[in-house]
Amino acid sequence: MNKLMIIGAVSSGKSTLTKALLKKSLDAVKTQALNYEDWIIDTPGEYLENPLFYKNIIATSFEATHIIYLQDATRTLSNFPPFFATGISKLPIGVITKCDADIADITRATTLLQEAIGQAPIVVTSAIENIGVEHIRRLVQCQTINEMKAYVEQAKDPHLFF
Ligand SMILES: Nc1nc2c(ncn2[C@@H]2O[C@H](COP(=O)(O)OP(=O)(O)O)[C@@H](O)[C@H]2O)c(=O)[nH]1
Ligand SMILES: [Mg+2]
Repeated sequence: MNKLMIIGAVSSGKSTLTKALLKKSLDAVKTQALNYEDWIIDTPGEYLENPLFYKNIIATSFEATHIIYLQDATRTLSNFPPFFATGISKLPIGVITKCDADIADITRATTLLQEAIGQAPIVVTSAIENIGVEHIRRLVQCQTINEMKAYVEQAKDPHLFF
């Protein structure tokens, strides 16, 4: 079974997305440690805030087939160093969260994500309005970057691009 690891800043929506993907209604508790839920590994946002923790991200990534790099659409800054994903040899998926929010800026979030992950599928999501969540489930079933690209192209959805 493919496994998905989710990384992103504190409060960017990792745990909420995890619940939406699993169709669960767990309480939104702050993730203090790695949280293994079925086929998903939810990580603490602190992993991204201090470069000393990057080795934890790399070590945990060996357990995953896919990595979500999450960007909060309401945030003006990226928490990823440039080209972060190129150091991790797992299938990348860029995810923009909170597209439903009044102050969401999808264009800005897309630029920030592309600087971090390069060529990869990007899904625009709202866990609250259930936008984009099914695309993530489908992308995690793909085994190669080309398979993900083919899925994106056939979906013809403005919330999903490459
Ligand atoms: N408007 C909106 N808020 C969201 C969405 N996803 C998460 N949030 C809110 O963002 C905050 C942080 O979410 P959480 O999942 O705990 O973030 P985490 O720290 O990355 O795990 C919470 O108040 C959520 O209700 C979304 O899709 N839309
Ligand atoms: Mg969390």
